[in-house]
Amino acid sequence: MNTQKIILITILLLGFIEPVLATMHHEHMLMDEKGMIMNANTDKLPRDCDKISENVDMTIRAGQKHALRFNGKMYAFDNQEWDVKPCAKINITFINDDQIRHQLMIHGLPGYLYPEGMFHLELYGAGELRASLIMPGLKKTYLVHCELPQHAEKGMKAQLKVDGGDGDLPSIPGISAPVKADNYPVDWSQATVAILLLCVLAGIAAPFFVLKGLKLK
Ligand SMILES: [Cu+2]
Repeated sequence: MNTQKIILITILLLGFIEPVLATMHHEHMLMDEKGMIMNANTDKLPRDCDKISENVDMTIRAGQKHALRFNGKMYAFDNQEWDVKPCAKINITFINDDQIRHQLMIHGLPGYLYPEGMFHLELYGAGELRASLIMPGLKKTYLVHCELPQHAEKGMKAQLKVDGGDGDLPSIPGISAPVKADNYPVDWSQATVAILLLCVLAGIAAPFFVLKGLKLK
């Protein structure tokens, strides 16, 4: 066999193997025109669990209207905290109430069950997705958020506790303070000071003008 033939056969073989590898790589992923489910797990037990302790049906809504009760926030989930038993199986119904894209990502899960330690639901617009996952037995607080630019910063952040969790995460709306609070400094230029002085003087002078006006009547 000459070199050209070997190269040709190699290319043909790669062409055959590559799609197989690609499918394997996306084994944990489900995708359609509405959204995507990554790393769902209905039956694989975490190493520290003998069996599923409880089945929890959880509906989580995402959208701008859920942020109305938090000052300065723009996006939020309808709930900011959940608590489940160790080794609980959570059956999530994720509902997007907005016409824009939102995600529900749970981080810090064991990597041998959830690649990148992550469970990920995503809806490209209004809609609904269902998927399950099994939590490990460890007493821990997991970060739940939407990773789209500025969505978590604008309020789309929550926490999922197993067995009461191991503390609160920062900047969970309505639960914990941010690590670094927003700061809106005033630029005290000469013009700002002048305007402020003028307002104070006008405020002091106003009653005199009113009294003068009353006397004239
Ligand atoms: Cu979002």
